[in-house]
Amino acid sequence: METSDTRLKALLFDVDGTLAETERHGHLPAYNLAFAELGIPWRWDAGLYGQLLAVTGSRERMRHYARQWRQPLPAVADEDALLRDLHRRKNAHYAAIVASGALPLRPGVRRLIGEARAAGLRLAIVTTTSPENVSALLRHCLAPDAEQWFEVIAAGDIVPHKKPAPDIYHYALERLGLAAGDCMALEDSENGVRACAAAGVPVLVTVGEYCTDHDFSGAAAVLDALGGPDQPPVRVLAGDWRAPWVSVPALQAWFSGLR
Ligand code: XBP
Ligand code: MG
Repeated sequence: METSDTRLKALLFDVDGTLAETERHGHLPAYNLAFAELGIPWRWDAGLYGQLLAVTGSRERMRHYARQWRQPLPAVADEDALLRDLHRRKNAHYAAIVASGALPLRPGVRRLIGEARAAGLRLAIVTTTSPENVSALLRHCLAPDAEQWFEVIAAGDIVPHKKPAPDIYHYALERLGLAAGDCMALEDSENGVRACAAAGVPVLVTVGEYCTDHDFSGAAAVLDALGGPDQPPVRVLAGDWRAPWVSVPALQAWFSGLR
């Protein structure tokens, strides 16, 4: 049903790379601690991990590494059970790293979420990462009750296919009861943009540290950051974004012009 109301109704936030740069200093060391714990002779460095991030989802990523990089896991009766155990251990170490305060929110994230709440915009999390990783990051980096700020937390295995498939965005839109064109997604990576494009959700990119060479075709705009009154003006890498930082009024005006 075509809605006549063209106002922006909801912001859909990706997590890893968008809310915070969680990969290099969060998930990566957590993986290596989990590998060591179970005696798996894998040690991923930052360069290799940047390549492995093309595969979303930890179990998918580890299975990809074992097969495509010819680094077989130990022969066990149930490989899936071993991968689940590694994933659980990795997430426990990740939660400890998050709780230590080692992963600050990206500049402007706290401000934009606060502005969006004050403006009555509806908020959702739409991520490939596990729900427990979302909880840890929101509680420790945003606010103890921050999970309640998001009407929908669409995360991880809740859908059969992870980004770049659109499933997780379809799930979030269905739970919100909104059309794709009523919302704006915030993403950091090519996989995220591809998921949005497939779901028809307009997407604003703040490029993640691992994503500077990604193809963001289909994004409404590509910026280096959200910026803010206390930050340098945002760098516009693609799209017709004019404001010095991403504020709710600037988003709403720009969004209306996209229609
Ligand atoms: C990023 C991912 C996730 C994380 C690790 O998700 O692809 O796999 O790297 O989290 P997004 P898990 O950018 O969509 O937030 O271990 O839970 O997979
Ligand atoms: Mg991301």
